[in-house]
Amino acid sequence: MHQPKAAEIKGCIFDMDGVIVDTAHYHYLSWKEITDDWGFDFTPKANEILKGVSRTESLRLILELAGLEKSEEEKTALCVEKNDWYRQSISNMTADDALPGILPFIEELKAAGLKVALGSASKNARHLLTLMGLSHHFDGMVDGNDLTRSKPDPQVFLLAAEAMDLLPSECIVIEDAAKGIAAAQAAGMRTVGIGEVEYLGAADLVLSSTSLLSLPFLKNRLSADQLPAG
Ligand code: B16
Ligand code: MG
Repeated sequence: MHQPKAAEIKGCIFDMDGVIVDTAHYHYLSWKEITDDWGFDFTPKANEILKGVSRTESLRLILELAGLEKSEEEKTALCVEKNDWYRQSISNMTADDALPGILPFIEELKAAGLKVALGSASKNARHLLTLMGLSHHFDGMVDGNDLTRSKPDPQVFLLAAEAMDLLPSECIVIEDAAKGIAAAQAAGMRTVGIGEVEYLGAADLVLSSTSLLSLPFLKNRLSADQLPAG
């Protein structure tokens, strides 16, 4: 049977936390400052379900795991406290904190004529890219401040494609969260997961590290006619 040819990839959308920089770990540690006060053992495994999830939804999930209830005022204060811990932990970050291979990969994409965008659930993502001196690399930036719906809703990636003036089918998403992979697929985009197959098995391709990202490698692993020559 004739298979329709996949659209050429013209843009790459990067998740922030856990892809551009290792802040997924700092989000975890910031919540842990709070859960330790409750005597609740918040483990890295439990943290997997929070990846790509907004701050308020993360708190709701943590309270559910801990079997606790808080008033709306308390929840607001806890989100502020978590964000203060988080902002403190990222305050000295520079371009040197970008995960291995990310900056050369972005340069490689741009040299090959692809567009690059940010697609993050974090309200701190734009701020962090600016702090690290990396925002000039991006043709479009979408972060938590632009969103009304959390991943796995496709909103973040659809807005990022729009910001690059591309169709969803022309985009590939690099993500470290299962909910992010689901969001990208719901948007009709191809996906590369960064992390473990156990969590990211639904992605078109899973890499254990950002250091493995390269255009020739993606061209080989995703069908050859999906990426432009170069
Ligand atoms: P903030 P991403 C997400 O960013 C993180 O994965 C998630 O752990 C965090 O709760 C969320 O951003 C909200 O972050 O509190 O800074 O608004 O992975 O989509 O780049
Ligand atoms: Mg992430």
